[in-house]
Amino acid sequence: HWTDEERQAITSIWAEVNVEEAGHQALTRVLVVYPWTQRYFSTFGNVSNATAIAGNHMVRAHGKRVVVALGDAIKNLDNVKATYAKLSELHSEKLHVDPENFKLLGETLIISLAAQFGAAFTPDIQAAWQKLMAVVTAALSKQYY
Ligand code: ZNH
Repeated sequence: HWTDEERQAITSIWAEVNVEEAGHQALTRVLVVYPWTQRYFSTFGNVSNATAIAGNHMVRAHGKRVVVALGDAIKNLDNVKATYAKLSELHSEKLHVDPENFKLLGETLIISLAAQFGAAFTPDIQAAWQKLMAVVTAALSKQYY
């Protein structure tokens, strides 16, 4: 269910994404803009305000891990649900992350990409990335019941 244009929009941006930087920015924005998400990261030390979050190495490492995992979805665009089955189970059963939060991370990642790419992040490219993050969110939410 992906057009060639959508695949191209996703992979052309992805090729220029610094996963550590994009992950750090997206996760930082989630924690600052939606502060109730801070409670999931109680083992990360101080994540209670923007300054602490910006300097937190565990936030940086985790942001990178999330965006690296996003790369698995991009490599398996036609099979995202199966690709994320285990990860969905982990977020549901072990981590107890409310799946609503996946949507928030999708939004902050797209804002981070828009900030990095500026005018090159065209409406068509945004549309493809919104669809990607919707598919990712649905796949990560799949094993919840
Ligand atoms: Zn998550 C973890 C991915 C979102 C929370 N994650 C994780 C991991 C991965 C991920 C890969 C690791 C796993 C293992 O260990 O094996 N995530 C992801 C993705 C996404 C996400 C892809 C989207 C896109 N998460 C998310 C959100 C949240 C979360 C939104 C909240 C808010 N995670 C989490 C936690 C964890 C994880 C808490 C654990 C951490 C630690 O280290 O402890």
